[in-house]
Amino acid sequence: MATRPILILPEPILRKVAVPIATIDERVKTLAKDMLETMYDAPGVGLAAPQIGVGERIIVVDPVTEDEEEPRPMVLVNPEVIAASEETKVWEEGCLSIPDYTEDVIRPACVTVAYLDLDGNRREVEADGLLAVVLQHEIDHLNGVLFIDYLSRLKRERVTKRFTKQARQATV
Ligand code: GNR
Ligand code: NI
Repeated sequence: MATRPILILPEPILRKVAVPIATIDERVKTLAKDMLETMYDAPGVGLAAPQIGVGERIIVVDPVTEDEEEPRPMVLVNPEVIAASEETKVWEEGCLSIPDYTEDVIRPACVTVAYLDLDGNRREVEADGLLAVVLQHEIDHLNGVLFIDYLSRLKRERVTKRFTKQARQATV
């Protein structure tokens, strides 16, 4: 297993639509393990493949927040939101690709997500609370969408400019 570097805004791959995974082979299993290791190392509660430079539809999540709880890693291949509640909830979100920046985001409170597990079985998970937020946040990444896209244009442009400037200074 290995951690892989997490890409930061405005890395172009973060804005691309990721392609579905056709075959779950050893390459995909290794990718999933590396993603989990990268997520736990960060640490974060979710990670999408584009964040480590892989434009494919796979995410990992582990919404365990209490330190004493056992890890509950989940790997979701080709995940899709198939149902969302009318009811919404506000959650303060952050993103490993937009370090040290958080803002409140409004999303459906409950979602049902269909996906393939690493054995190729079609599964569904019904989620509320943090898991619902993180699943929607990660699936957004697969569509090139970041949580700042839900903020006002002023806030989005301000944070995008700040990271663009940081990236430019980092290369000199
Ligand atoms: O670690 C993360 N925490 C988090 C908190 C609130 C809402 C979403 C997230 S996801 C984030 C990790 C990440 O950037 N995944 O793409
Ligand atoms: Ni993120």
